[in-house]
Amino acid sequence: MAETKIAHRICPVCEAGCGLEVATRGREIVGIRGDDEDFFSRGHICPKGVALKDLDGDPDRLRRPLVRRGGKLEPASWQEAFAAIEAALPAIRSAYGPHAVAVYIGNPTAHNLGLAVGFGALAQALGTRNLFTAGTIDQVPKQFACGLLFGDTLTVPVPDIDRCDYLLMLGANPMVSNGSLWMVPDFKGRLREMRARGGRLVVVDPRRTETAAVADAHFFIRPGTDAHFLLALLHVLFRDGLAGPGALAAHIAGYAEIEALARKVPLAAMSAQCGISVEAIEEIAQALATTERAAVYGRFGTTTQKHGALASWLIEVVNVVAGNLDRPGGAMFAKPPAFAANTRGEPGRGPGFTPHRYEARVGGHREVMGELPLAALAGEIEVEGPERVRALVCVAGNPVLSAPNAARLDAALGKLDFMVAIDLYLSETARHADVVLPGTTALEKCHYDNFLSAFLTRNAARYSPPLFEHDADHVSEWEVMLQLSSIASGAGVQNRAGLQAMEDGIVRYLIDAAVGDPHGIVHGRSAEEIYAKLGNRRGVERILDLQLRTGPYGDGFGVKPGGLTLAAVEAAPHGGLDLGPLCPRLPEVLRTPSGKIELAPALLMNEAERLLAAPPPAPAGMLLIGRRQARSNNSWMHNLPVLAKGPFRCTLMVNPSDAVRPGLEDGGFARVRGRVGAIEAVVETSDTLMQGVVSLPHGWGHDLAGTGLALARARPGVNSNIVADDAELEPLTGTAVLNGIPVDIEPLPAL
Ligand SMILES: Nc1nc2c(c(=O)[nH]1)N[C@H]1C(S)=C(S)[C@@H](COP(=O)(O)OP(=O)(O)OC[C@H]3O[C@@H](n4cnc5c(=O)[nH]c(N)nc54)[C@H](O)[C@@H]3O)O[C@H]1N2
Ligand SMILES: Nc1nc2c(c(=O)[nH]1)N[C@H]1C(S)=C(S)[C@@H](COP(=O)(O)OP(=O)(O)OC[C@H]3O[C@@H](n4cnc5c(=O)[nH]c(N)nc54)[C@H](O)[C@@H]3O)O[C@H]1N2
Ligand code: SF4
Ligand SMILES: [Mo]
Repeated sequence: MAETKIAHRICPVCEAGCGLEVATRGREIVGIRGDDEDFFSRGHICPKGVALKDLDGDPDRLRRPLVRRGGKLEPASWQEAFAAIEAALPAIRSAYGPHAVAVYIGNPTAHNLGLAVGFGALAQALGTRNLFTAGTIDQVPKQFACGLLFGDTLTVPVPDIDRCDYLLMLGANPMVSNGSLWMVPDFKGRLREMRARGGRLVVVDPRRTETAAVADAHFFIRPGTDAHFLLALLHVLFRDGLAGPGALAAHIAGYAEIEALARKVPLAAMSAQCGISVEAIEEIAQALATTERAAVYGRFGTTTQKHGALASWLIEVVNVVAGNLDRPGGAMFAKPPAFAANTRGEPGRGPGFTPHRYEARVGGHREVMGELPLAALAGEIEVEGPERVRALVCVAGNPVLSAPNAARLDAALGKLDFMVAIDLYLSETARHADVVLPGTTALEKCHYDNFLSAFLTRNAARYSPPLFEHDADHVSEWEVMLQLSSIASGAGVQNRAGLQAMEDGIVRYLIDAAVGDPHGIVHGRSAEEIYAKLGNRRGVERILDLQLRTGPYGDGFGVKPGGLTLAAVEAAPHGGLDLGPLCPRLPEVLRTPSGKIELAPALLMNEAERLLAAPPPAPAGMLLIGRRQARSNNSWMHNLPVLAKGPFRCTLMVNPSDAVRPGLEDGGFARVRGRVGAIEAVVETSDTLMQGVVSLPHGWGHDLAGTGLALARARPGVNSNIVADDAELEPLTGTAVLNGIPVDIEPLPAL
């Protein structure tokens, strides 16, 4: 019998990036627990981390490609799968042009180095305008606001929770989600420490969440009105002489415009609209301005709503005006060791962020960060025209469950001429594909949080090599992306040597960029020398090594002895190197053309003026919001035994006082009807919800024909996105309004 071994590695499932201790015996996983010695996560783990064992062993997980033959998806070799793609994709591109092929990039890509880096190559090879990601069903409004403010869409401040004494949290539930656009493992422990030193957490949320339950105060807010609340806060900051950006003042453009806007905000009207009293707003403003170390943080509930960009912007404006940006204990910027635009090029200045550079063919949707709103995809497939989308490459995404007006998108995908999915499962979305390429599991690939390191709550370089080799004939996700790029660009299917040459080309391109950066650590050096010094490492890890070594802590290939290299990170025990607490980064972090924080961008100022001029909304019916759950991960971990057990969770939560009115009862059934669709759900009464608000978790609805998820199918739940409206979008980014959806609730007779 093989001996039991212990490995330490980073959990790739969510943004917390917990250190795991994995016990293995040969190829078998014996158990997974939190790694107490990990400086970053300090032993924290959640049920999803434990479930990686079930994921590894899941009999439903795809191990071989599937190819559609005679209408049926059948197991095939990798060669056959790539040949099937080669037979279809280039022909569609040459007949109808590059925009006829769309790409969708799902959430797990952000936690997957091979897919994330490979995606750049694929997007370039395809040259399509029809690029969609999970961003427009999630965080794009926050990136949009930060892009305009700071000049780069990954320059997003996070609360410095380890030193903060007053944290105002809007629309986030890190006790369950473990944080988002904020790498904050062990939120619970960090909060405990904050409160032990006298710090306070105040939560603003239409539901008294698991986070609200451990906070010092919780205020219900009417869904979609965070911008009203934040404008009111700003008003009080100026009215009461609490405004004062302090040392930041030298780095701000547009402060006078913000003051003028804030002073004319009608406080009582804003308070009435958001449902938070004037006294509470005054108290919060006072605390934010007078607590030495304070911050405001907003997340999913503030981005996927009607005024998501406005709310995201105003959160940072409040941080600036109250003097809390870029100081210890406030809202701070991480300094990522690799891949970050705000550590490259001229410090403190850059080209800035320009949204709305082009439009979709259908519906007037506008580009943001090189992508179009996911809500536009169905129309691009449905509406006839020479550039109609006829093919889709879906990378680690499940939009049939995760996108608004899900039934429409599901039907539209059925009209494609050709579709490729890269997934671990035959999912609700992958079932539409003609070719499904299986990814490797979490433990068969390396891990490095490349984008997410922009949101570190403590600077760190953390890396895990693969724990298990994948099967010899399995193609890694990095190679899959290269192969698809080659096919898309018309160069055909490559053998290993061909893929290696493509990888070399990317590495050489990146080296040229590094030696060409006049502000970079290897400026002016010979590209050949750098290439040689990268040594024999191959795969996406070679690119990571290059990025680390030319990054802000890098060894610069000999310039800074003892500087960062991938080998050094790899050698560190417990998965990585602690690079210390967050440090002030203004003004060098900025990449705006002016070299200032652009506090009052015209797009957002106009939006604020529109909000102030709009009449108060007519009293709405019920508003639907979402609800994350500890044993779910968006739409895809419901097939794992350790997570699937326990009480049925896909319930419609209703406040008891609302339940009385329409005749609803606990355990009964109700129909939830929105403008675009209706679903039937089990009712759970709960006084944790604000009156007039109902809540349903997302990512359920596993009863569609043709999937390969036996366990999930046994308790399918319902897909809340069938009622999410794909025409009701945040105006500046096209982000779906997934919180605050107007619905009618109607009781149904028991089944
Ligand atoms: N109503 C409502 N809708 C929502 C949300 C909500 O709160 N409410 N949340 C939104 C948010 S925040 C997000 S991020 C999106 C997510 O939306 P998506 O990204 O579209 O969907 P996921 O559920 O993350 O599905 C990911 C897919 O990738 C596969 N996968 C997992 N790991 C890997 C891997 O390592 N390799 C490969 N190749 N495939 C993998 C899974 O099997 C699954 O099919 O949903 C959004 N939709
Ligand atoms: N267990 C688990 N963890 C996850 C995920 C998961 O599916 N399951 N998904 C991961 C992903 S992809 C993401 S993006 C993150 C998201 O992580 P978070 O940003 O923490 O998001 P949620 O947990 O959805 O919390 C959003 C909160 O906003 C509230 N809300 C709804 N509408 C409004 C509003 O109008 N105003 C305000 N102020 N609040 C509102 C909701 O009640 C909810 O409590 O979680 C990640 N972590
Ligand atoms: S919170 Fe859970 S899913 Fe997220 S990284 Fe930690 S163990 Fe993994
Ligand atoms: Mo997300």
